[in-house]
Amino acid sequence: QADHTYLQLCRYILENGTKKEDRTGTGTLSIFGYQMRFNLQEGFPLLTTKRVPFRLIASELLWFLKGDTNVRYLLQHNNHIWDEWGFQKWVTSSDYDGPDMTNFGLRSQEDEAFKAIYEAQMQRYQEKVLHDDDFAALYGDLGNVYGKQWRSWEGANGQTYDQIQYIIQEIKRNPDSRRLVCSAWSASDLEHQQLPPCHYAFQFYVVDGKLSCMFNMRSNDVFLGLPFNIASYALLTHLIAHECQLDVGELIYTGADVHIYSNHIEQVQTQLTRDPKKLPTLTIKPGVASIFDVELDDLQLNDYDPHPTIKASVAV
Ligand code: DHF
Ligand code: TMP
Repeated sequence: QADHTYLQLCRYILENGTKKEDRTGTGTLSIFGYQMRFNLQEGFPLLTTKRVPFRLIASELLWFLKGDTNVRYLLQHNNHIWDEWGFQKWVTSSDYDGPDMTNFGLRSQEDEAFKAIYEAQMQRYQEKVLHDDDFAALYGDLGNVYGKQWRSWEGANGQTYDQIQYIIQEIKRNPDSRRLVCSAWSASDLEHQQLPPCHYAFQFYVVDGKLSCMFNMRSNDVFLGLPFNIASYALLTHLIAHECQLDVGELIYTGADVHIYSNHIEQVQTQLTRDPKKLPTLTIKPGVASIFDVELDDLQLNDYDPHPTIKASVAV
């Protein structure tokens, strides 16, 4: 079951991880190189040992698939998982006129008074992205992140390439292909991205009428990011299989710098005491022909009965 596989990784890092400093100043326990396999026939791999908000995972994936890179769409769907990275673009710009927000991620965890000031500015940011088109174009846009790379990769010739469309066409025409790859890593774009892609490439594989997917992560926050990443790629595999009239096969995860942040250790230990429950299942409304037309209401998660939420702060 998916929880077992995930918790085994958590235990492995707690036992074998090395203390490693990181960009955010939080500190991690880290390992380098790890692989996990999830059989998608056993159920949808949304962890049950804590509540993982499927709604946020689905709206983020649909945002990628639309080719959108602006957090406005996420805010319109009440999804705040990317707010801090758009906010950072605004508060480090010359347009920002509020109180000093240097290092807001760490400071808001340590200083209650600052936290209130930060939250007021964050609320201002959200209002402006939602209601001010010019502001949203400047500070809601995270740059050339996933949506852009997946749907309109810019070639050196100036032409754009739709990697998802290519993959779907190839799966239908030539399922034995070994080139069913989508890359989000673009060396020339690193300076135009609020966060360089963490899940930077994935590949599909078809055998016996089943679609499998392998995704690669250069850097992975095991407690907050990974449960989302597993479910997101499982959902993408289901959507593409649905369009190509295939069953789902395996989801394979390959991680490089796989870490637990030092302020997530207690949460991980709590989760490790819980017994995995039965995995939910996913139903896609029949009749949606193209993956690009799927909407949130077309996706139904059945029989999800997880243990309670475990809260943690995200390192910015
Ligand atoms: N930075 C870091 N340090 N870790 C990440 O996992 C991460 N992920 C990003 C962007 N930058 C990141 C995008 N994905 C959450 C989950 C995924 C995600 C960003 C944030 C998160 O905070 N999840 C909470 C619930 C959030 C909510 O309900 O709004 C959780 O408990 O799963
Ligand atoms: P980094 O760019 O310094 O590696 O920081 C990115 C952090 O975000 C790192 O902890 C990994 C985490 N992350 C995930 O785990 N999954 C994701 O999908 C994203 C976007 C980030």
